[in-house]
Formats: sequence, structure tokens, C-alpha cells
Amino acid sequence: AQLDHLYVHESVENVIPPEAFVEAFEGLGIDAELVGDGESYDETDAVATYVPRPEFLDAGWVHCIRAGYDEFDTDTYEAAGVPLTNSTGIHDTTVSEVAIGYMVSLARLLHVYRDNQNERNWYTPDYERPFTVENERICVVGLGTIGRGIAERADGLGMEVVGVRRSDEPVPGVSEIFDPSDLHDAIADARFVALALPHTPETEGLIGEPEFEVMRDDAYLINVARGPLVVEDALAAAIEAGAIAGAGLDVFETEPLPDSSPLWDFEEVIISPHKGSATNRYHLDIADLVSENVERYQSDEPLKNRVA
Ligand code: NDP
Ligand code: 7N6
Repeated sequence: AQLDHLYVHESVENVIPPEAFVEAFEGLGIDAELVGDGESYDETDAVATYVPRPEFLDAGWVHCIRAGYDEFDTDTYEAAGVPLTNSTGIHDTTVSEVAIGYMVSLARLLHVYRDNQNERNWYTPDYERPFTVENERICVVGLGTIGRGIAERADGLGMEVVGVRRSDEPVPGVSEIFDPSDLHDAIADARFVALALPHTPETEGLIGEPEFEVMRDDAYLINVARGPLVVEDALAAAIEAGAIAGAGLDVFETEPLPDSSPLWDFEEVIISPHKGSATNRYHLDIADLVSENVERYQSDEPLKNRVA
């Protein structure tokens, strides 16, 4: 179909430099420009955006630059006949490196040494406290782009990797795959439970008090997916009570994480400000995907990552 413009909504600035992103479409043979709210669109326009806006429903195609498109109402897009695509498939390296970083730090106490460095303190932890991730068991819940990225790297580090997903095809590096109905069996023996699944009505609150009860008391929760997958009050209570050991968290129920959250204060919690995907070439990763879809759109091929 005909595509005359690629409009980049200014909300992309939440994650990438808008001008550099627009520049990445030079040479694609289509007019790419930055827009704000209140524009009007028609079917020869594509929009790349971070947030949903009602006026985008007049465009020919809308691309959500995030992998998690939970803020977009897919029913409305389907009713309007406007294809919606997302940015899944590009976060295997970026987000999983952060998950691995949390685990290695939590095991070897890098975060504790850094805290002590801030006080110029030559710190010696209890002898029993540090451990290697090698030979420890990780349960990766959600084995898509990010989950596989975590599983492959964990396997490379010599960890024992199991996972949870709805479909049961084998995944490289994963020795056993559990059905979501067997979540408790899957997480019970794991030293690390890593969440890498989408936020949907089905997955909201997936990890709460019953799961913290089932988890080992020396286990760590890693969440690089979405905050609402975890009941945050229950997480803080579980760490406080010693039901689990700690967490590495990139995402939260409310972002930015409110100043009043007890999670800020735990030594055994590492917090990153939703930066799992942040690298200096993130805009190029997204632009490659959008460019491929521009070409597909123009040659009437099915769009990649179509979610509505
Ligand atoms: P994918 O769509 O590639 O993978 C999602 C996986 O989750 C699939 O393998 C799916 O497998 C599995 N899944 C879905 N529902 C369930 C369920 N109920 N129980 C168990 N597994 C389930 O997505 P990505 O890996 O790219 O991203 C995952 C999420 O991570 C995104 O939705 C987004 O919210 C978040 N994200 C966070 C980022 C950050 O900056 N921290 C960056 C990018 C993404 P199956 O169908 O077999 O169940
Ligand atoms: C925004 C990162 C996604 O879903 O959460 C990520 O792609 C985007 C800070």
C-alpha cells in the first residue's frame, strides 16, 4: 500500500533521542518527521510512537516503539482496521544482560561493595554470603525474546535453567519447561526467578504472597518485564520477613518508583529506573525494525510484530 509519511511522535523521547531516530530513516525513500499532539493523519501515514493517541486511529499503520504495548487498546485498533505493531524481538541482548548483571551482583555482592565504596569502607562480608551463579538454578518465566536471551546467557554461565511458558516446544539452554498452571513447581527450587512475560489480565499479580511462600528463602526475584506482574507490597513484606532473600528490579507498579516505597531501602534489592533496554544504539535497533515494516507495508507483505 502507499505510504507517504512516517511520523515520529515526540513521546519517543521517553526512551530515545527523537532527532537521531528520525535521521535513521534517511535513505528509506519516505518522508520522516517529528510531530506533536493534535496532528491529523490519513491512510498514507505511518506513526511511530511511545504513547497511544486517539488521532493515530486515522493513520494507515501505527508502531508502538515499546515491546510491552499494554497501554494500547488492541480492540480499538482492530475495530478501526488499523494495524498496530510493537518492538518485540530486539531486546534479547539488552534486557537480558541487565538480568544477568543483577544475578551476578546479587551473588557476588558487587552492589554491597559499591554501597561501601560510597563510604570509603574496605568491607568484608560474612564468609557464607557470596556464592557463584554457576550451578545455581534459575527459573525463567516467559520464554520469548527476553526470556530466551536470559536462558541462553544463564546456560553459558553454567546455571541450571528451567522455564515456564504456555507452549511446550523446547528452548535452547532450558532443561525443563513447565506449564503456567505448574508455576509453583517451577519456582520452588530456584535460586533465581526471572520474569520475562507480558503484562496481561492473565499475568497481573502472578507473583504474590503464595509464590513468595513457595520460593526458597535464599531466592532472588528478577523482574525486567512489567511491574504489575508482581504484588509489590507482598514482595517488600517477603523480603522483610526473610521469605526470600532479595530482588533485582527494573520495573515497578508505579514508575518512577515513589519515594515512599520500602523497596528503596533494602540492601538486597537492586533497583534500575526502567533502563533494561537503554543503550546508546537503542534508536537504531528500533529504526531497523520500523524500516523493515515500511518496506513490507509498501510491498503489501504482512507486517512484522503485528499485535492488532
Ligand atoms: P515476547 O512476546 O517475545 O515473549 C513473551 C513470552 O511470554 C512468550 O514466550 C510467551 O510464550 C510467554 N508468555 C505469555 N503469557 C504467558 C503466561 N501466562 N505464562 C508464561 N509465559 C507466558 O516478549 P519479549 O520477550 O520481547 O518481552 C516480554 C515483556 O518484557 C514485554 O511484554 C514487556 O512488557 C517487557 N519489556 C521490558 C523492557 C524493559 O525495558 N525492562 C524492554 C522490553 C520489554 P507462550 O506464548 O508460549 O506462553
Ligand atoms: C522504556 C523501555 C518496552 O516495553 O519497557 C520497554 O519496550 C521500553 C523505558
